[in-house]
Amino acid sequence: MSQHDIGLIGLAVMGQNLVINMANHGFSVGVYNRTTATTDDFVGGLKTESADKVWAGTADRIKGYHTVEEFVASLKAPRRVMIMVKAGGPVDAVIEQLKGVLSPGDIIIDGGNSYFPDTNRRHEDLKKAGLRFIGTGVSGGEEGALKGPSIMPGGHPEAWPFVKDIFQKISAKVGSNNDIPCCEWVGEAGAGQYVKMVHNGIEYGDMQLICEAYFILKNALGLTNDELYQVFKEWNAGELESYLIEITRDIFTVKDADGSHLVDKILDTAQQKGTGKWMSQHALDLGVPTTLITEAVYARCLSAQKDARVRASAVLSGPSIPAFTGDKKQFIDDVRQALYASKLCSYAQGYVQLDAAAKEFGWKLNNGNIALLWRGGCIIRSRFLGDIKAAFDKNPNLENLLLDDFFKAAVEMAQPSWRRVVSTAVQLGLPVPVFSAALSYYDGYRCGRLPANLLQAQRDYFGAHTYERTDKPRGEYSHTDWIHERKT
Ligand code: NBP
Repeated sequence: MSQHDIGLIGLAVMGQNLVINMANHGFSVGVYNRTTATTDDFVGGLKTESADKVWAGTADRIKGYHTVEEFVASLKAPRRVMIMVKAGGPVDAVIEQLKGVLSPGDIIIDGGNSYFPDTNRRHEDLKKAGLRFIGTGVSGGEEGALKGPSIMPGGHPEAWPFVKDIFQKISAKVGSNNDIPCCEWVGEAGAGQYVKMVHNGIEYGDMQLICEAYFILKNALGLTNDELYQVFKEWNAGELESYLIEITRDIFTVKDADGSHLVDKILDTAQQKGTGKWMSQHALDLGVPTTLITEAVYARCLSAQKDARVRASAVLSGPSIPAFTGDKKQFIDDVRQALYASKLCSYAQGYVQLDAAAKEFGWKLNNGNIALLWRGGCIIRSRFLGDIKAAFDKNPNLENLLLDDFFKAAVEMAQPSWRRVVSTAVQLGLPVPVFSAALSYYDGYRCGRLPANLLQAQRDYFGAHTYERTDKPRGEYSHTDWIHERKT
């Protein structure tokens, strides 16, 4: 008998929590996992009492199945099957299995961190097979999946009305009445996964910027962890208010068993799963300068070369850092402003990349809605995204966030502080790759004439690559025989 509103395959942490979230919103869910013992453990566990009552009452609405055939037969038509398995080959393997048992018009939703070209390919393949595919970003980790993630769906537009109610109900909510879902249709094919990838890239940038602010405050000012807690607490009460500032604040309060601060005992080698790298790689393909996120990826790479850095630290010298003698309070505020202005450049670059990708793939992206999707539930959630939404609502065709009146004024106000912080860090030999990349981007973007005239002359000199002239129409190319023209 057809009964469940939706089915979910893949009962690791994300899948389990999404299922409970759906059931908590009144939906009936059929579940399947390759390893059937996991299905039994999960469904059996729902009958036990949970201390915080997260799954209380859900057991009646969640049923497990041991075969894909039984699982699919238990779903209402058109069947909605959400896949939450490891990205890559496992997603293709599950789709192949489903293709054999689903009927035309049924809907497959991949909610994993899939690479967007895979989603584009699956979208086309499944369209040919008469199935409707959605690739959706789901952000917020385990807790978000359980209590309200940010959901970024894209794919076959006809499938959206069939999943909209479920997804919007289980998503995070924002707004003064807490009734605006952080879930809206993003666009065709891989658009949803693309937006999730950009979200993750921006997350890389935000995290690195916070780390650079921490590094300057710790090394240039000598702030203690307790003082850093106070600084981040204050910052979280202002325009920087965000999930990442909040958790950073809290990290400075956590002590190890011996009473010392845990953060100081953590090895300084960052790991990564690849979504930041994907964004940078595609920025290069598109030819857009997503410099902050790329620098943030490189910063993780350099941090991972721990042994090499330790060896180099014994050989290479830099300036010694004197005790700070200036106005501490002023400098802390300078760092806050540098962080804010840099963050703005990062989001500006992210949106420029989104616009370029939309053009490349023919997607109609709504930048204001995308800001809203990230406003709650996800890792980059912040007050700032409300201002970005307002900027795109005011001008949906805004070419660059830096050109919006509100952000233009904000960056101009932050500028003296931002420059003081970057130059201080450079003078003290403290690495601030993303702060510097942000400032260079700002200076480059606002520069009406860059030194690329000389670069074009060099290219024409050694390779006859031609150049455009300032006194001729665009698109008209010239060449000079530089060797015969030179005067040396
Ligand atoms: P994992 O990414 O750890 O995947 C484990 C699941 O994949 C299990 O259910 C496993 O089944 C299944 N699976 C594998 Br592995 N190979 C399979 C195959 N060939 N056929 C069928 N099933 C297979 O789970 P997760 O951490 O819950 O993440 C799920 C997705 O959500 C991933 O794409 C992840 O990147 C994304 N995501 C995760 C987070 C997070 O915080 N963890 C946040 C946002 C997005 P088994 O039990 O039989 O081995």
